[in-house]
Amino acid sequence: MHVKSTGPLVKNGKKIYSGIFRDGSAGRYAKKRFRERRRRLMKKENRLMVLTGVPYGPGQETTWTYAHSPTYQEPTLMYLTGINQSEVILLLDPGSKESHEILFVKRKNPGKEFWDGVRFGVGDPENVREVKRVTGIKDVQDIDDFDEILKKRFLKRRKKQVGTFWLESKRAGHRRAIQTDHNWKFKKRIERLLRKWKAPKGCLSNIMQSHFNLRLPLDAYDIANTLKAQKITGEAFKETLRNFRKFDNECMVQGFIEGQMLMQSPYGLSFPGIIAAGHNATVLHYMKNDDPIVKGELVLLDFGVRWMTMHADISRTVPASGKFNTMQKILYEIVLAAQLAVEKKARAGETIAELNNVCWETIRKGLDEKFHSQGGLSKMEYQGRPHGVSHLIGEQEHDGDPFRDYGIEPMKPGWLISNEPGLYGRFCWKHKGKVYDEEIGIRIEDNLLITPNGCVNLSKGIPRRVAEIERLMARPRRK
Ligand SMILES: [Mn+2]
Repeated sequence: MHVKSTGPLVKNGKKIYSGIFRDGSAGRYAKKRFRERRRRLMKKENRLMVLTGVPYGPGQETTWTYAHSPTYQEPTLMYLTGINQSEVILLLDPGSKESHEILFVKRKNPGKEFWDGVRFGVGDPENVREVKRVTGIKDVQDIDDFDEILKKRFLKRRKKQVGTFWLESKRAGHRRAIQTDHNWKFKKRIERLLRKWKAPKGCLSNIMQSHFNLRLPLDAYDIANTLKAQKITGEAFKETLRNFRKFDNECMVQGFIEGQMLMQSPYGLSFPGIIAAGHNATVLHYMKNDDPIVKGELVLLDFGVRWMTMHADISRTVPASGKFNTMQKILYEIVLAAQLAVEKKARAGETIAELNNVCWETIRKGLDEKFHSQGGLSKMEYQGRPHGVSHLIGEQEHDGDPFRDYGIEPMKPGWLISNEPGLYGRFCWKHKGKVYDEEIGIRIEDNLLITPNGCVNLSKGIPRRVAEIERLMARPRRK
């Protein structure tokens, strides 16, 4: 039997660590790009810094979990190195007479690689040379030596300061932190070390804000990758609509659309999809996706794929039978009007808080003028706003601080935000001798790139108008 090597792929005579180095296809440019990001962070935060990657890979979260996402690195580390591998630490030491960047990885373990495939590691000089060549980081060390090396670097520094990254809100009355993730555990570990070394109190600080300031405005290459994610996601949606009448259960829609996306991208889904028929769509994060689809219902789809380290996050709402009924169409167009109003308003300097005002006010007015005034009745489980209209997108499908403090900051050129108005509730209407009474969830979500004078809707190729959706659903199945 011929046993294939588990080593790196060879393409055009060059080894590419395709699974490990996430922007690898950008070749030498990728290396330069990550180096430039680290340089900018060191310039902004002129201090010793240590940042951790994820502690385990997919399927290793718990003994019995087999979750799998091919892109799983902590986004902070992904942004600075492109390395998609667990148990990695990055040390930055700007101004040092020694190396300014050290990458800590585990020792090579051929027995483990027999099972799990190739990894960056130390202990094998040829592999270390390869890691340096691929990542552009010249100093690669054993992760078991991290404490010792950090101690040496720390004691050498005149200014006794260390920066690391954890998620924390500093908004007045909001002081709280995410205390359950690897970043927090790593912070605690550094604190313990500093105490052991009798370091002065308060010398550990959070670099979260300056890191996000660098990371959130996407660069040209990120935008190109986002466009690719949008394109794959949009094509998958169109193909799903053409086949929609074959599907009589939510799981069939999910299997089909995610299959279409995954066939075109090895980087995984942006998130597990939401496929919610009828009243299931009133559950905002519905994920069971196992109910039958009944003729006449609306079906809400929230889906998207990654390309490299970038994401698409799209929602569409479509009629199961291929045609919106009169009430569904009125409600759908109210939500669409809100989406267009947000798109018109979004620009650098504006805030997401202001986009929310525009969005939910447009829906309120729309309901009054186009539905309630015609005798329609509605019942919602919320006061005006079921959720925010926008979140940041970047290295993660939901990027930026998880407390969404950024909602009151002026938006910057290069920010990528979602535009996702929604309407969820029970709607009743008597019209032309017909009685409508439905529990409905409608969400229409596009992704907007903020520019100095407005925004670019990167999802504009993904059908959202009633006529476009109905046309695609009416198309006879291709043989
Ligand atoms: Mn979203």
